[in-house]
Amino acid sequence: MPTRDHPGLPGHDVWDQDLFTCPFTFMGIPLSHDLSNSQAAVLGVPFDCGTHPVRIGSRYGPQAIREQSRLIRPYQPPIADFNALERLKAVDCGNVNVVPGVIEESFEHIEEAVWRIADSDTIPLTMGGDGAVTLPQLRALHRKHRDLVVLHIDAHTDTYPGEGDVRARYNTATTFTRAAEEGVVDTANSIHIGPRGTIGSQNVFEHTRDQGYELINGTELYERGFDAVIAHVHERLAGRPVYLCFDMDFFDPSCAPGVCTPTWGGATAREGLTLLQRLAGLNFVAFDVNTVSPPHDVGGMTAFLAGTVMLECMALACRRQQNIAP
Ligand SMILES: [Mn+2]
Repeated sequence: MPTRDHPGLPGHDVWDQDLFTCPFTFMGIPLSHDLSNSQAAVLGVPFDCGTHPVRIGSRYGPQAIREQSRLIRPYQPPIADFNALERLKAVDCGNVNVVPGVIEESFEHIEEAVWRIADSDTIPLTMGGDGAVTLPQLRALHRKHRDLVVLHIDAHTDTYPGEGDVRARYNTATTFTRAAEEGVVDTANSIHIGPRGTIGSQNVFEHTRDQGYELINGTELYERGFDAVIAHVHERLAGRPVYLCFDMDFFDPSCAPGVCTPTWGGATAREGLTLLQRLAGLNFVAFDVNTVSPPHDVGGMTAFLAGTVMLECMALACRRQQNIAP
């Protein structure tokens, strides 16, 4: 039986699905670079050279998420009883061709790949890779949305000063400092949610606020409560073009152990997934789910949860694009 994206082997008219299977894509969606009919596209970013060397491994994230996504089904009654992937005609674009160890060239490739998706009026949904992959994506999205804002959900602010050579300036900890300096995000309307736990230097939260960002740290999140924080986010970000950056270490290591910088005291799977569902209605223009590190994972559980986070992102995109009421 022929399929849209697999024309068949040389000398044969069709892809013979009785004999051959394709490498598994995200939830089995078509592997394609034809974005003409698609409202959303998945893209792997297998780059982890922004990570402290203790926990490298997130370059294997995209394939682990694709593999675990076999466990995820498209319908989620009563919350999202619709097939977002089908409705968006979502495709999997494969991975960015990154250059391990060469930060600048990898960033150029990431920016260009994400730009091609965004420029096709398709919403990119990327899977890292470590948190360093976010900066080139912000550069790409800013080319399209000059008033881009970030909603960053993470155990860390990723807004350290990071002065010095290329490695000191461009890594997982400095993403949003560089984004602020480059002017690719509207910091005055961007929010970090969830930073917590132990960090390596003083005054990191102050430095984040000094860059213009709003910061709701993990302690404040639980003191104010998810309901109040979600209401606040809707109030602040309504109508703006929102880049959602979701670091899997927002979750507690008990449900997401396979991350680059595990930090205790995080969200349960239920809390994190519910938070995402309740962001419905915001104008999301890109989704970035990062930091799954398969060598540190346990039975693929973090990749499985990341795949589920990605389906929630697809549902958010679908509600927005097709006016499905929350
Ligand atoms: Mn983090």
